[in-house]
Amino acid sequence: MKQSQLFIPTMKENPADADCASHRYLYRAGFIRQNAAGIYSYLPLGHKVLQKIQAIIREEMNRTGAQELLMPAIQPAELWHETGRWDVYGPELMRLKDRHGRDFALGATHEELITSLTRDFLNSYKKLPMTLYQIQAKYRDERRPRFGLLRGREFLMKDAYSFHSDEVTLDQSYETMFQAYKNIFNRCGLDFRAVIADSGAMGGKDTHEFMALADVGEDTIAFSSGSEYAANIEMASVMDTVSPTNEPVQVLDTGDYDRSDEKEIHVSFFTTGSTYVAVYSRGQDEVNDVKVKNLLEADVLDDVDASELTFDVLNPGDVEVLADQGLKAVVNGFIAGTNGEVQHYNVNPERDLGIESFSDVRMIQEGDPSPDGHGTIQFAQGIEIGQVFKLGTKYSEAMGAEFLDENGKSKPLKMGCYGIGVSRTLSAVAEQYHDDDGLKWPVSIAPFHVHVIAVNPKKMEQMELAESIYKDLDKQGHEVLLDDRKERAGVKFADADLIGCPVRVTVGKRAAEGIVEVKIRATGESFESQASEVIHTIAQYLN
Ligand code: 9G3
Repeated sequence: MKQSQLFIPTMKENPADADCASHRYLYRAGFIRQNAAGIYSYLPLGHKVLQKIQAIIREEMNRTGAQELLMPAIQPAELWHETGRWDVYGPELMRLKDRHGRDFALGATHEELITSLTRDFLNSYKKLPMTLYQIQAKYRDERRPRFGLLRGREFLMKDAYSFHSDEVTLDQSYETMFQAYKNIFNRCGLDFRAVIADSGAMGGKDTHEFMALADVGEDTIAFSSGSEYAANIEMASVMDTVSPTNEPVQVLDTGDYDRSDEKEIHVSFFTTGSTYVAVYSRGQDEVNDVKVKNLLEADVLDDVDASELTFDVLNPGDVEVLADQGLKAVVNGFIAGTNGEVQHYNVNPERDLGIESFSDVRMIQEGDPSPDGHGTIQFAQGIEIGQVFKLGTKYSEAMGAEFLDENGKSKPLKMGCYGIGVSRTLSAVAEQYHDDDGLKWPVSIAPFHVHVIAVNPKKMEQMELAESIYKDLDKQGHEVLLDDRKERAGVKFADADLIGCPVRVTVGKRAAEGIVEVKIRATGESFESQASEVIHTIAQYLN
């Protein structure tokens, strides 16, 4: 393709509202343009990369036996009423009325749609399991769209849904998708972790999120330096490494006592809406409220200020008491009141606080041993680019999606759902593959493989040699961008670095001698080569 005829509006300066590297460079290199907050156009270069990511996703999805279909982005409100979600979601769910005044939602996700589409057909165990997927625009009216494509209000998602008669095939589909996701993100060149996550409002139990490591990522993940263990920070289990101490146990509230940090017993209060909860933890540890909520199997868990309730640690009454396993190391501890004065001392949790058992309710910390026993925990920021859920029967029950089992008994379908943020993946790659000069695309999804630059197109020998290299590379099946613009050399080189094709061939002063310069964008390495050999050299590098 000749660059002089392409729509690639590169820019020298950073757009004012670009708030992260990928946003800056995708904009400046002419891959995207914003049409409204969180709403973007993918210009030809951005579209090429998006297409290559989709092709990788389709290959891996089809290999799992999943069937592609395409559902509407506009969804009748009736479906969302069936599951009650019309009223669960607020302004984030974009809604509109048609000319007859009927309510519709712009699809934020498609559980309702796919279940309504399949419930009449998937009525027998003989037809199960079945997995369907689409790649489609999604709409979520984020309060604060930012970071370019990373948090948009219209974005491209691959969403897949699997239907099962039993947990066994649901588990199999989950594993199959898990592996397919690893293949997809590896082929896109991403440095990612599959982290144990909290299923949150989605119901169901197992869920993993795929996180691309990047400082701009909004999620904090805890991962092991010595194994594949990785978890969302609020889900990371803490290894119980407490060994009992042989310190003599003092009598409660008598004698002298030690007010050091490791002797402090901290009390935090929560409410599940129906009961108050007191959580004991060591002073230096942070209570992980997601773990408390999951342990209590509560739907909601809110903080409660200590002053709101009269609570006597020695007589908890009907307040639910939880204690973090770290307290097993505390002997003769002390409990301080809200204004810092010591309320009780020489406290021994099991003897004095009515604690029958200890739980894992604290936030993991960097340096903790990995809960799988291999390596130690490190933190990193991650961009959520994919998630896999075991949904269970939450949607099939709400929507009467039932099948007859082998005994003729009617049962609700079990479901799984699996999402990939396609436009987010593009941005995540840009976050991981750039330098101060611009983007550095992996070969697998680069908009073009080779960028050939005729430094001075007015010079016949340069233009002709550039054209012949372009043609030879094209004949070899490589995708080549030929910069034939009548621009200064500096502008061309700067644009080539911005756009970030893996290989650049510069045809300049030494064209008459048949000598060109090759530059590898990923490493910055550049060398001169005979034009006659450059095709072979490039073919070797690209393959
Ligand atoms: C909504 C709005 C926002 C939402 C949802 C619904 C997130 C919603 C969770 C999912 C779960 C999976 C299928 C593909 C993989 C993810 N944000 N979720 O359901 F109405 Cl406004 O989307 N869905």
